[in-house]
Amino acid sequence: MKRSVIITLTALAVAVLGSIPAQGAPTGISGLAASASGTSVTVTGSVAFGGEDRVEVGTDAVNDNLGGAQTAPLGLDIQSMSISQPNPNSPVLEFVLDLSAMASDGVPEHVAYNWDVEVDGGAAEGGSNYSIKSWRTQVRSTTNANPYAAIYTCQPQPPPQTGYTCSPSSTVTAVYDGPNSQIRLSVPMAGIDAAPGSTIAGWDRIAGHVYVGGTAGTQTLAGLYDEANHGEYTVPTKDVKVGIAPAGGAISYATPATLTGNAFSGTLSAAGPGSYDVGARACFGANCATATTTVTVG
Ligand SMILES: [Ca+2]
Ligand SMILES: [Ca+2]
Repeated sequence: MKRSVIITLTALAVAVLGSIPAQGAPTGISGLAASASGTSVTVTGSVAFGGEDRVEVGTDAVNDNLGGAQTAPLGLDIQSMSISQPNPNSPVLEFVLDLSAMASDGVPEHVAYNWDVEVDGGAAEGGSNYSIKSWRTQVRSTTNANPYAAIYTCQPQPPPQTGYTCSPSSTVTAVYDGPNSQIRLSVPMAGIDAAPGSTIAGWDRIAGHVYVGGTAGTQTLAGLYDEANHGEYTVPTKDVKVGIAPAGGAISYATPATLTGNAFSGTLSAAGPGSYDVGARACFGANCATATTTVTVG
């Protein structure tokens, strides 16, 4: 492949990566109110949580796949991985694999994408291990449409054996997006035993945490084309904290508020009579909003 073509492909991939919009609306706080009773200050309001943007958990070298730049357009070259919960009211995580290119929406049948994760520390720490796999096509599947994607639950083998046995436990929705060089997997949190606050880390099982290989629709790895490792992701929680400061001072949002549906309520303590700034900070992952008001004590 000519160098100019490689440069063009790389530039295209970077341009597409840079154009992916943020997911979901920003978090917002409305109706913030504060009232004092003695030096006790009650803060109330309503919050609309926005979705979590993609959290990049790892990157990988460009053209380090088998065949380098010549085979990368087939979708064999991993660039980065991200995980997020796009909808705060839907317990579904989006696993995104960014490839340097994926002409024609990927290679059918032969090429498998494997994403091995350990949730809440994996079996060694009382958590769980999963392998999330997808193929652009899998003709032997009768359980969902192409592309085919499934969660495999992996259990430690009984002693004296070592290793894990993985078996398919549920199917997931996959999108093979050639124009954006992306594979997106919509993984129900229940399918990997994850909950708000759970940690999801890459798991060393066969190769890198994420690997592209040839499998012809089976679990047997017949060729390793690219692999990559990634760091830990924490499933977001809906969190509201409140704080108080003398008028004009900096508010520290350290006191947890009680959240009931979209309504929150928190109790603060003022140092004594006077004018105070009072605020609330609401976050879903890194999607945060703050609002402030004033209250007179005494
Ligand atoms: Ca790569
Ligand atoms: Ca690699």
